Amino acid sequence: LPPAPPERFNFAAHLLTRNAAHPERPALIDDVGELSYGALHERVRRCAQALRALGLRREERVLLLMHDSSDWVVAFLGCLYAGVVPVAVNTLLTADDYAYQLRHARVQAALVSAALLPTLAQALQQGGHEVHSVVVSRGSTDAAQPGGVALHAFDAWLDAHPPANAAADTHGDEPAFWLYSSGSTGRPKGTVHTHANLYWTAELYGRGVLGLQAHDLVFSAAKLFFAYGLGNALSFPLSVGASVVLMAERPTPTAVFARLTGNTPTLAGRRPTVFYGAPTGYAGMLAHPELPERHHVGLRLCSSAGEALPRDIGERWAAHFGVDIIDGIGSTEMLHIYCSNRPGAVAYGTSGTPVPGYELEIRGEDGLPMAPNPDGSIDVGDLYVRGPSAALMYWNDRERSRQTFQGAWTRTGDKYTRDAHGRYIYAGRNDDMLKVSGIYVSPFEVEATLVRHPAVLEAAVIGITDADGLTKTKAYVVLRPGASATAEEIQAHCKQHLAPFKYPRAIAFVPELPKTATGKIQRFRLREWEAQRTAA
Ligand code: 3UK
Repeated sequence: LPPAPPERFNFAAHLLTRNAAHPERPALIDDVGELSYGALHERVRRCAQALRALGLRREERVLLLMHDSSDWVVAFLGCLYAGVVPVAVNTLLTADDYAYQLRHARVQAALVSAALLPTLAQALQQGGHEVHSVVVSRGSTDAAQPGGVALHAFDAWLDAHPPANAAADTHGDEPAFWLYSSGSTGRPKGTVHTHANLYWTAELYGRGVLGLQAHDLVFSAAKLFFAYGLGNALSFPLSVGASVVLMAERPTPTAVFARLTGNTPTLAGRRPTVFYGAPTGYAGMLAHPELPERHHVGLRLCSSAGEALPRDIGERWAAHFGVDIIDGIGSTEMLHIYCSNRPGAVAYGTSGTPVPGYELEIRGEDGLPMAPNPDGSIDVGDLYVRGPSAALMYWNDRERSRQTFQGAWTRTGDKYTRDAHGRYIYAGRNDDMLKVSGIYVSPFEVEATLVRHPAVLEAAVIGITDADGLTKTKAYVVLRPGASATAEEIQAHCKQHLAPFKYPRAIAFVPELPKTATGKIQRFRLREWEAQRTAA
């Protein structure tokens, strides 16, 4: 195993030191240009100084709401370097979601993409927050004028400050950044991670399992605000001196193909060697008419996470490109992947074996580890993980923190079996959460939005399995007597009032929902209907 980081440890300073010997090498290639390791070093330290000049102090929090670009990386590492805590959030949420996060995290400033400024301005208008400054990346600051805050343009703001000459002397276990994780009920949970957690995931998984090296050019369809993307495209590659492709737009097949083939102005023929995505993305690419030929890409390795990778997708991808997809399970709480397949030894349809440095237990209903069967396999139970990258807590939520972070062990919320070869096989979640395109969706949140439509009397949402073996949401809707609405209208309503990725992919109108004598919706009956429908 790699050595433990020193007690005083600043992950941003650690990355800058590690890469100090090759300032000319490209670190980040985004949609508009390229940033060398030397330029990254300077911009991160300017950003730290500029944050201090805004009055930000150690441990204070800053909202990081940006599309993927080199500015995202500079902002994140600049915060860490200054000991300021970035709260990196999903760019696809609503103004209401951001208004909650601003208050819950008590952020003092926000770093935002110009394109997202109007949404942030709406959130700021709701009040109750402590934001005094907003720094705008890539575009005009006059798109919207949030009242009562000082506005700065990112580039000019950096240029106006000299590089900080020393990093904050942080402890390795000190809060470094937050990510939000959704639960089936209640508000999203502010998951607090440390400087050392970034080090451990990069060493144990990025280097240990993926074997990333300085000559790699990596590209992640999963964005930086996801824990998966943050490791994929920031902490892992920068830990080994590799180069990263960053893309602001949505990872459509066409946009991903352009990067994989090096066919963009800033890539100019350079092709990624490592690609990371979620299973739904791989399925979408395989089904796309413009899927590039094997000799048009330069891949040596692909990674998948977010939801279980169906065997067929892995096999079809490997047959087409001659490159395996390494499926592994990770979580926001553990920061990255703790159980994974290995390059050269992939068993499709499984999550592989524990990543060295992590320990797994499958526990029974009595809470104890289940005894293996004579052949070494373990029947289905609750998966627990122990390892050095677990979050400290959910902010201001003792109850849910206690349920999840149980001493050295973290409760994953997943059901798993283990086969006779010691490989772990996903068997569903033990809460109601669904993973759609690798992203959490709460069926209850979708239902609450459906019943706000004037024509909807009641609604129930379940996960259904599509032809690729992937989970999609389906809503069973009962309309009010005399009311009418089309499926498209109801989906549009959801996209308008919810983060758009949460909209139900299918709608079925039914005269009533199956209920218990006490009026509780019987979701298992809906799943039975669905099974019968697919069989027929
Ligand atoms: C599910 C998987 C089967 C599982 C994540 C890699 O997905 C990530 O984090 P989230 O907090 O969700 C965690 C939950 O998603 N899941 C993820 N990967 C797999 N199920 N096979 C998989 N390969 O329910 C897990 O508990 O959004 C993934 C790295 C960092 C991450 N945060």
